[in-house]
Amino acid sequence: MNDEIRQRRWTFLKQMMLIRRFEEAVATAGAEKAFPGHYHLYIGQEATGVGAMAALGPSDKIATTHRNHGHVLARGADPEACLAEIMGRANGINRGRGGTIHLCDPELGFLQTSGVVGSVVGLAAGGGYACKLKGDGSLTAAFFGDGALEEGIAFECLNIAALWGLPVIFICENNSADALGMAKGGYPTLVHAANDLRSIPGSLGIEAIRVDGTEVEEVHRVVAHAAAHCRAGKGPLFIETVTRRWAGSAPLWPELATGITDIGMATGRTKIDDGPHSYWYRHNDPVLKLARQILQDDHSARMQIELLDEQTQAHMRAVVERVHQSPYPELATATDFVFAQGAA
Ligand SMILES: Cc1ncc(C[n+]2csc(CCOP(=O)(O)OP(=O)(O)O)c2C)c(N)n1
Repeated sequence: MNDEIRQRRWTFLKQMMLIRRFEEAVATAGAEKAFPGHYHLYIGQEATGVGAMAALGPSDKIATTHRNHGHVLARGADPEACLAEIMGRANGINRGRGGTIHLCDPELGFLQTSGVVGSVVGLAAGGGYACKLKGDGSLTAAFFGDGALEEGIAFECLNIAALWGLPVIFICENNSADALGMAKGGYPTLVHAANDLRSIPGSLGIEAIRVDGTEVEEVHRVVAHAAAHCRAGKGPLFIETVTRRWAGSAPLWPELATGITDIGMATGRTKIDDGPHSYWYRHNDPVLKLARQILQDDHSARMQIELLDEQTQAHMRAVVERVHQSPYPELATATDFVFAQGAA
């Protein structure tokens, strides 16, 4: 393995750990009723967001959904501004107005972050059209769940993207297998007449690839291939990343099912018991998986991994403390930003 790959793995691990510890902090704050309303965790999907974002360029555009924390952080947003947003504070990334469902940073290329299932597929087709008109080699990446493919807009926009050869990477994060929500009778997002999701874009002539969404290097490789495909003017590409999401969403199933991550399960410090989540810890948790891969290559990395985790946790503890001290927006500003600032 060359140094570049080795270095990249560390960068990936750092980002994935940050997302994991960030979301554990969100779940903890949610359980403490530190903020009202919904949140949807990305735990178990970190390898997809991190691997994919690393394959995109600075002028590429992105559209994402209600399950956006991992995407926004992987693109480089400040965790403090993101947590402040989720907790409705004035220093939030969207000044406390958008909350968890609408975490969005246009300066990082986000077109929109929308909770309307399926909508980002349409937004991304529009983004891809703009990229094509600009002709600067940029592309648009859309992140959405398998549930989006049940919506009419998805089919229409995949179709138009294929017809017009738009530079769009459609990244479908299929997290439904074993999802806690499904087990509890929540949104059954596998209600598709098509058994194989790839057959939907495939029927429109869009190249469709399935990848293990818990393998960050694999996701990175496939998205880099898709980006090159788009930039070469070959039109859209569809990627299905298969992940297993065990953590919940509030308010429907708020349990942090797999608990606070113990990195010792990767370094060998902690023995994995035979409880209900042992298979997930051993094979599906992308953070533990990547830490184990790094260790396989270099046994002496154990201390470094544990140190990185401690630093990430300390960083998040400080972030949480500062956000708790942050002010809410002033009541008098409640109607600010309803209309474009400075508009007549
Ligand atoms: C148009 C629309 N219909 C229904 C909902 C309610 N809803 C919120 S999340 C969700 C499930 C989404 O599943 P999926 O797209 O697979 O994403 P996941 O939450 O599994 O990551 C539904 C149906 C919605 N937000 N928008």
